Amino acid sequence: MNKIVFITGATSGFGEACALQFAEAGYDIIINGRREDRLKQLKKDLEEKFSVRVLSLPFDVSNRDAVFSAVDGIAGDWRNINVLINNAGLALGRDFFDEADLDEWDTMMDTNVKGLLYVSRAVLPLMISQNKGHIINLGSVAAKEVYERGNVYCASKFAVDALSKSMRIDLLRHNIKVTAIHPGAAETEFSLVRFKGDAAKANAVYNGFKPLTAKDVADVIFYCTTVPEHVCINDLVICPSQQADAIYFHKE
Ligand code: NDP
Ligand code: 8X3
Repeated sequence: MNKIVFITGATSGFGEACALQFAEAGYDIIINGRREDRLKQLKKDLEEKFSVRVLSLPFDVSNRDAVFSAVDGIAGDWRNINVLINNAGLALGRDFFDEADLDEWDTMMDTNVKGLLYVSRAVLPLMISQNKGHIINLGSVAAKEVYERGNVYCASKFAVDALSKSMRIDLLRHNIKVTAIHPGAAETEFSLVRFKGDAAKANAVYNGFKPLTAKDVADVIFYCTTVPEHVCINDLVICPSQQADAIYFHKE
């Protein structure tokens, strides 16, 4: 039987690149996101190209009932999940603390923090019953340093960093590994979402340096799942070579 990976936010960016990477390696894939048309297309592509099984679970990770009902509905051998990638997340706006939109703050905290909590708690019993598993949480360089006008996005990712450490400790007794991946600037739909469809603003983020691609990050995530059982990569920061941390870049 193939191994199973459950990826939240698989409709674009890192999540989609992970779906391709794990399918190529022969995993059966559970894909999640809110955009059902994209999930449908991705399922078709993965099944045709890699001959793996794909289970599509459209739900909003910030909707607690939807998360638990979707995971409770997973049937049969699909329940033997080996790897959970908590990837769904977003930034909204780049505003000073005193000017930022409170609804955008709510959405970031609800998605990046509560979504990760709900999905993890829903999936964990399925790993605990196997006495093994691997959870990969998408943090960010914004989980390591705060930058100007990053306030709540950074706070949500600091929370992901803290929760990853905490989960690693509490899940030791269940033989479940926890890896936190912290990417720097990667060109996905991230900035387009952050700037609400303003392509000029989104593209400007990547001017003057070569950003990471989604595949660069998926390669590293996949690698973390290939190390021997007794080895766990706990925490990993991956940046473009022209980026030192959340703040310092060498731009041309
Ligand atoms: P994308 O915008 O390309 O992808 C984000 C994914 O998250 C989409 O599939 C989206 O799907 C999904 N998503 C968003 N909100 C929800 C929700 N409420 N419920 C379910 N799915 C949701 O961005 P990235 O691939 O770049 O981002 C992935 C993760 O990596 C995020 O957590 C982000 O914070 C983090 N990150 C990104 C970096 C970057 O520079 N790109 C750097 C560091 C970290 P849909 O809209 O269909 O629901
Ligand atoms: C995404 C990277 O630098 O925009 O987490 O916060 S950054």
